[in-house]
Amino acid sequence: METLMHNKISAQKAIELEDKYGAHNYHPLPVVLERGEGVIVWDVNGKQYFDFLSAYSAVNQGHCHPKIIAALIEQSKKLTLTSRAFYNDALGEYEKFVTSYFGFDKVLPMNTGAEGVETALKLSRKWAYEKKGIAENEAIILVCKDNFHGRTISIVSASNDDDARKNFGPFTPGIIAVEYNNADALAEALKNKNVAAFLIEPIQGEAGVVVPDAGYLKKCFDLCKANNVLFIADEIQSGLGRSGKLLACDHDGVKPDMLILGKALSGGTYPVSAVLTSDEVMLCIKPGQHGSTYGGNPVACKVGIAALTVLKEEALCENSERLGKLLLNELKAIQAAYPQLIKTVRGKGLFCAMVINEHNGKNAWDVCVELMNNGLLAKPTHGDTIRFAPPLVITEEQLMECVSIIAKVIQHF
Ligand code: IF1
Repeated sequence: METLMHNKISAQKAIELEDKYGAHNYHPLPVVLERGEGVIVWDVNGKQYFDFLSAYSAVNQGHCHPKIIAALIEQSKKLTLTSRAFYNDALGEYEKFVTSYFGFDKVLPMNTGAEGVETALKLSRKWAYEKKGIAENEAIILVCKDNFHGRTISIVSASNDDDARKNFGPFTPGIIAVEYNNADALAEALKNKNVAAFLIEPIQGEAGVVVPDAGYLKKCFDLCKANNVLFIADEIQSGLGRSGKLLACDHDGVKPDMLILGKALSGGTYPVSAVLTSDEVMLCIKPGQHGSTYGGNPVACKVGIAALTVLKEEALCENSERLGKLLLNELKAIQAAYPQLIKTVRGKGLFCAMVINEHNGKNAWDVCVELMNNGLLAKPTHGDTIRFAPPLVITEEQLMECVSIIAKVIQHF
């Protein structure tokens, strides 16, 4: 058997190994992936699937994009890490590239999304004490209810999800949550003169692709401006073309004071995150006050440039906008045919979700298992919601094939 499998690990063995030796902090679908290219991934048995999760929007440019992989390999053979104790010949070039790409004065490079969010929070506190004049240790950061910004203790301090918080306390003080998609709630919270910043996902991902009303982000931004409060956009998931624009904030014509990017900033090849902001804010942090061993390493820099270049060269924002409209319309048609099964369909760009009514004791997880059996991978969230977020390189023909898989599964449910 071992030889028949060409020394490949069987799916069952791979699952057993993870179960026995790995922490049990995830509950994956029972599929073991081995290879990916563009929109397609293959499991260890050679079965092929459309990837409708895109590693939570990290592989917007498609799996193993040749240009990004080439940048990764080329730089890996030359120089991988210097730390920031020395200069390297890639960081400055990347910093110039990424700041002009998004129109900010400066960037602070980190690795994971959570580190990017932590960095933005630290920057906003420093700014509040050193520029705004808030008394030390009194700064407040406003966040939105049902947010997801990562897994560090400070970030889960901002969460209201019991799974994310339970028995991880004590929590970081100075964080207050306001209702999402409610500008009046923000206005009320801004009466507190110690507010330094407002942190928001322009589209809430983990909450189930919750798209706020048109104009909400702009109202929030204007309220922040009127109160000398920093508007921080966490575009780690909603950004880089996912919502049909470069940034989800672009739908409302808002340019945040601080922009946090991650995930697709490397096209899913390497952990690369970034915080972009003005000189006024960024220069509040001085040498020795913040950093990361890997942040700004030469591989990350080359990969970041390649990932952003691919996004533009292949017009992935435009593809996401065009095919996103098609996907949403097709999902709405499926909903109209099975209204008792599908409660809601929503989304923007190729960032869509379907809310499933429990039916004969079966729920969104069971739908995802059936989608998997039919060659499409998606993951449920909150028990009843399925996210549909394929790589942005998907073609119309591929998308229509996927729509027919979804329709077939719903029909047989
Ligand atoms: C997991 C969710 C997605 C994020 C936003 C920061 C981060 C994330 C808006 C932190 C991360 C991930 C992490 C992943 C699941 C996932 C997720 F379902 F939990 F919400 F994408 F939808 N800001 N999101 O979405 O970035 O530190 O992970 O690089 O398994 O926890 P990170």
